[in-house]
Amino acid sequence: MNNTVLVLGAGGSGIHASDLALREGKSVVLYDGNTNLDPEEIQKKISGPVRIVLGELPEEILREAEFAVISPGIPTDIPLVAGIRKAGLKVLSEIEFAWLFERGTVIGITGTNGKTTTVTLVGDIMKAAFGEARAFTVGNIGTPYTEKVSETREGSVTTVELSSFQLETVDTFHPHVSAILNITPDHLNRHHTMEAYAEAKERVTENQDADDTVVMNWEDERLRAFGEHLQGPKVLWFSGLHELKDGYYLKGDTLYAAEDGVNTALLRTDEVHLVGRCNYENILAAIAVSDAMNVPRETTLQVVKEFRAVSHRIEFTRTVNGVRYYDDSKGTNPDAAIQGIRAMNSKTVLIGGGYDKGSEFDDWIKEFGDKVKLLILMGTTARKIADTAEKYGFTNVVFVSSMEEAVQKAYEAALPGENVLLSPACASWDMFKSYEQRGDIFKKLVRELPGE
Ligand code: UMA
Repeated sequence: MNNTVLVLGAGGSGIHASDLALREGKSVVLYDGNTNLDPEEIQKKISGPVRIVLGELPEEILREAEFAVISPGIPTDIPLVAGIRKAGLKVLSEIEFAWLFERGTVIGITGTNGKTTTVTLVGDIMKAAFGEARAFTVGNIGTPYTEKVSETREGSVTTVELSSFQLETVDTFHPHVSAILNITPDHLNRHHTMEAYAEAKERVTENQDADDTVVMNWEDERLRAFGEHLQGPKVLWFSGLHELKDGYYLKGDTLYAAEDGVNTALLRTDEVHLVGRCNYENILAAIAVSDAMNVPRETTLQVVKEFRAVSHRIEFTRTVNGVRYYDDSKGTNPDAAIQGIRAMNSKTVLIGGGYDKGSEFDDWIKEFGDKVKLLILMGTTARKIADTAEKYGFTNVVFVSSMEEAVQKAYEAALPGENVLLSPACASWDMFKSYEQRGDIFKKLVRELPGE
């Protein structure tokens, strides 16, 4: 039996998948398509020797390897992956590979928007309920699952944030509780169709059975239909818009849980630090997940009341000369960016544009109304966004080629009482390493602006 694991991608997922494979007594070939990487630098990050291959993957490696572990950033429909599969090797996502070594209970959370807030909140609740040392928060949120899985044990709880990229190549991954927060168009350049994207997300429930639970958004028509036909797990619904007979919902300024027609008031919205309907939905989902994990309600609600917004998600940065600046760099698709605009309560200079994921910007622009007074655009999508804006009669647009220029233009245009919002509706990968880096650069520039 071959004892070599072929790891694809030398980012965080690939580094930790290699480490895990080594710990399990395997040999590792770590491949990356980028020939500019420095093999020595990669090797330094791994606890034992691995064979590093950059650029082309020699055929003989396919004969040596037992299976391949793929990083989420590598598309599964490229010739490289087809070749690996043709050679008879299974291609496992980094999540699936980690799962093979899981010893505790797993919560899997996916959705287009709200994942990071919900996962962070659920992770905090699990820490309060099960203890810091027995609760892990991993996945798309930033810490690869393979980095932590060896620390799991009976009685531990791992909350995994799952992107569609990661779910595409799961096989036996089996969360005890899962959540699908919403499904709106995103990453269509990678998944090609909305159908394929939604199916990837729905795979989080694939191995769940009658002992398990899935938490889903009642307002999402596609999920409602999916839930009605789902065999296996118990479904818990939440809604930010309608009172539910059975489920978790927002009505007026109160969050409720209803079970068999009995309604229990959980919290008032002024008792939490998060704002906006999308955030109340995230809280409802987190409470439903915690109930499914049998966490005492008192513990759950205490953590919810203390929880603060995550970085780069409509994060207030600074007031300069009466203008409020917000970093919503995590608004990486039109739907998420719509929430950013909705959260502004006066005229706003909006900074947008970035990497082209094949999104359409119509709905985002329709949300501008009288609120957005100037749109500052950068990145690959700038032209497409400007053309779409023009279609809707919005022509107050300027093009910039850097974040420095964007912040400067916004500084010049915004008047006291107005807002500047970085909420690009696009990924960052054409100009930045990540949305975090994009947001950090924005915040640094804002902090350096002259004025009080
Ligand atoms: N690479 C190739 N061939 C390719 C494409 C990439 O060899 O065709 C190589 C690159 O040269 C690079 C490596 O693959 O060296 C990078 O792999 P990766 O992009 O999977 O990066 P990781 O560092 O492993 O980060 C991934 C997630 N990245 C993506 O899904 C793009 C991180 O999500 C996640 O936090 C991390 O695993 C840990 O689980 C980031 C993200 O942007 C935050 N996610 C998207 C989103 O939230 O919208 C899905």
